[in-house]
Amino acid sequence: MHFHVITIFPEFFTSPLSVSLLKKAQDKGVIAWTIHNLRDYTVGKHRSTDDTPYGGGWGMVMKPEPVVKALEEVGRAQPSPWRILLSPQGVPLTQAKVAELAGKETLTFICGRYEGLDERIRLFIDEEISIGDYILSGGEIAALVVIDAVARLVPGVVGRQESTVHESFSDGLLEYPQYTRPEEFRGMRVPEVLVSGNHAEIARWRRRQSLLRTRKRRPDLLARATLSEEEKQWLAQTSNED
Ligand code: 9D3
Repeated sequence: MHFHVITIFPEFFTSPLSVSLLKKAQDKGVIAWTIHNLRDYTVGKHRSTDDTPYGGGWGMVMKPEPVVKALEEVGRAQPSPWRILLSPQGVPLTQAKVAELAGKETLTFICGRYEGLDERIRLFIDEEISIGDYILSGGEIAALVVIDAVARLVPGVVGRQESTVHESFSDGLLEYPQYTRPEEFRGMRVPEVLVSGNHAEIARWRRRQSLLRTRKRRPDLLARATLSEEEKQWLAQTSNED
């Protein structure tokens, strides 16, 4: 999968894409990316990417010509580069959307900056995505979030073991508590069941911990999860404080 990013801050992408999982995936050749500096598509002696809003008012607006020129350049190298605008007005990102994007061959991200962008840019994009209801300074970090989440679903990026675990997580519950050595840390012991060696008991304890944790922290997720009759009964007779 090839990621194209159009930004006025190419530096934002250097370290996140050059370490860890994404770096390894690139070395393996399963993902690749090209960062396009929006400034390279500007004209005039100021090379501006923004201008004042028609009708007046506060703040600056992203100019359409550089963005559209950059998109056209990406389009010349790539037959159908799915175009995503990162903006606070987009549809909130979900794992379902991430899975859908992972099926594309090429993704192109336009990172907004300033207080807004010229409305005509929207005619050149395929979809508009937000990463949640909070205010960022621009689309760069949002693009990195989408790239990271999508790349994990590209075959060969995440190990087989981990992707199997991912599938079992899609039962929609939060994860159970985990422990490692030492068995006692500052007076706090690892739950007895985990050192018992009884694998059936351990599996049951973990599942129940997942249920409790989900009910307490994410009741919205619990409402949509599939539970057995026995699990429903057990939850009903167990308090939220356990
Ligand atoms: C002062 C105008 N702002 C009203 C709150 C609008 C505004 C424009 C541009 C606010 C933030 C930004 C920059 N943010 C993004 O480009 C962005 C974003 C975000 O802020 N939150 C969640 N997802 C995203 S994706 C891109």
